[in-house]
Amino acid sequence: MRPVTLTWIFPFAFAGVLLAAGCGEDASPTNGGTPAVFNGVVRVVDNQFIPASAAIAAGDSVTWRFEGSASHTVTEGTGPTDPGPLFDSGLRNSGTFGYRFTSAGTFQYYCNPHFAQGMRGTITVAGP
Ligand SMILES: [Cu+2]
Repeated sequence: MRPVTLTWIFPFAFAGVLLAAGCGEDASPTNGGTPAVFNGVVRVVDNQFIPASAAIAAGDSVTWRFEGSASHTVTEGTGPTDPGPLFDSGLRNSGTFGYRFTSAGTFQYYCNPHFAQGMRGTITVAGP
């Protein structure tokens, strides 16, 4: 009886280890081929973007989650004198803002009120 019991227990114990290992990170494989474990969400805190640079694939979306107590923007471009045409969240201090990147390239963005404090980010989009 004992060997039978052990062969039943082992597969379940092994599955438990796999499940525990999978719970540790919430990285999703939606950014295939890129080096980081970026999960598609950039945290907007006082006064920085985390991560400040991230890599995705064309067709992927990025969600910015506003977690700071101050209001911030997610504005495409290199700075307030050179805003881009693609996206601008407007001032927010809660909720999320999303944008889907359809073409390859390096896209810089910044926070309008905190650009001078270095609140800037970059999304690098790999082509198909
Ligand atoms: Cu800001």
